[in-house]
Amino acid sequence: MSDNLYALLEANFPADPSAVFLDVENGPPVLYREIDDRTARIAAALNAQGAAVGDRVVAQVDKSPDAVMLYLACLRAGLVFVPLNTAYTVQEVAFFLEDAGPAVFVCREADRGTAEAIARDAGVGAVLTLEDGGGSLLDAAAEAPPGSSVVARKADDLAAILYTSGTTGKPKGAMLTHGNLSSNAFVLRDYWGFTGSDVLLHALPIFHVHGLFVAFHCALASGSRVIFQKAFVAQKVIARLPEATAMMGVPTYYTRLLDAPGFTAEAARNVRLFISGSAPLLEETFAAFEARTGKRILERYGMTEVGMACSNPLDGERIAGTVGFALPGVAVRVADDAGRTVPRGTVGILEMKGPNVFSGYWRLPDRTAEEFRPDGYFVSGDMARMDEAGRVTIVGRAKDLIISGGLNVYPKEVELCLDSLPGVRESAVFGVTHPDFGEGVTAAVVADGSVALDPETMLTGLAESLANFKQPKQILVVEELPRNAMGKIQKKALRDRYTNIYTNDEQ
Ligand code: MCA
Ligand code: AMP
Repeated sequence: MSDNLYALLEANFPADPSAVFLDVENGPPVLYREIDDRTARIAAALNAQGAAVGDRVVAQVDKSPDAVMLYLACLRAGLVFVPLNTAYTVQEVAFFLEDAGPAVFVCREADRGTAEAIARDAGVGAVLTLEDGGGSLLDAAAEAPPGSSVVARKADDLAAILYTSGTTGKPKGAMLTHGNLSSNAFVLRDYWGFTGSDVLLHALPIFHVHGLFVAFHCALASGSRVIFQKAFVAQKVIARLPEATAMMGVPTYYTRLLDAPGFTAEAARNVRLFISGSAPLLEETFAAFEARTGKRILERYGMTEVGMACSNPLDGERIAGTVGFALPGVAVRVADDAGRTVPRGTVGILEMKGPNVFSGYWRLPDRTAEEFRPDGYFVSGDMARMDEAGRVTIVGRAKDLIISGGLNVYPKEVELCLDSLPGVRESAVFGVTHPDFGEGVTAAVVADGSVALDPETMLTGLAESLANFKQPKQILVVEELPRNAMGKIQKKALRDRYTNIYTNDEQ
């Protein structure tokens, strides 16, 4: 029996082949019965471009039904899917192509010129798009022979590589196997009670674990219908919410819904499950949401490297500010710096082990070894405590990370870019409470005196190298950075000093 995730999901498609999979805005729906043929043809077209089992396929594409089919086709063909955030700059994408060494790069038609140049430098075999034009993968798929088989895969064969940045500022590719993804898919389907009667409202991007794996695997593994929206727009979500039974989002989605006119208990009446994750959900958001809709948001916790690890219960009590219990089959512990479990109620580092935990960072065995304990637990870098019942509360981060609108920004990466700008002696990047994004990326910069520093000019300089969501919302030019006796920059002092910068204009 193959462990190919595609085959495992397909075995759970609805008995009625005319059931709708993707209910698309301004376009025909994608039916469950179409998935087999569409993915078989795309798989054959990728193979014809030279992509063989185990090869990587990098995709930086807009959210569309075809992009979902591309992901499923890669699973089916035993190709390793590498999705990239559409906000990444050419420089960032060039790094990913060099690092991943894909056989095929699927890009947006508008980026084709630059994409071909960086792909050539990286030795990528083929550049294709999902749009009309010269190198359309879809045209090739239409011509390709139907019926390509689902390639047999073992649980530890790679299914995807997802890049995450790190405290050194250099992105690393988390290798996820068919077994990692399928274990989480079926655990979540059952834990959250997804069935073929569900209708999932999907407004998340599909280049991260949340929108691609958590959401689509729950839907596909239960045969649910998906209301497929291109991006999160509060009014569009509210318009379709009455048809939905489930929705997943980052906390910013829920705060934006609460701020939007027309978001009422009536609009949310049929939703049995609102799920939040990727960043901390404020207790006040949880309470305001319940007061407005009568529904308690279910908060869960995960990481790119592990998928989902903890969740509040479907039927039991959901407690604001906590991420619930370890999911079935996932071992979670709170440990000290040496990896020893600390007593319940004590703060330590959250560590996880289980079939969901990734197999390592792509071509970085040393970095991989640094993040695992000798007994196999993965060290998350999140600070947490566990109560007597096993309920986990995330209390902070040991890693220097900012989460803005559910997207991770590693300060080091932004600091390296700032420091390379003319006139900058040094910089410190930190997160400050932001009413929309949860945390706002903020930079304090010290001049070297060679040129006058102007925040606008600096932002223009950063735009070449950094994706827009990583760029600071504010750059503050300061005389010096606060340091401790050892000379280490005190980010806490900066955070405290600028704590009201996004909530109160007076500073
Ligand atoms: C867009 N902008 C942002 C962000 N997104 N700034 C800070 N943080 C962001 N996340 C900026 C753009 O640079 C632009 O700036 C302006 O906002 C408008 O861009 P637009 O794309 O229109 O923004 P938006 O549509 O309002 O998007 C905000 C968003 C989106 C809806 C919160 O970022 C989003 O959907 N986030 C979800 C991310 C996600 O799926 N995370 C899961 C990761 P300017 O105007 O200056 O150009 S997976 C994960 O974390 C783990 C595994 C887990 O547990 O799930
Ligand atoms: P990523 O690297 O994009 O997978 O982001 C994973 C990080 O998101 C985790 O290490 C946490 O810091 C954070 N995260 C995810 N879910 C939650 C949550 N419910 N509460 C607090 N932090 C979360």
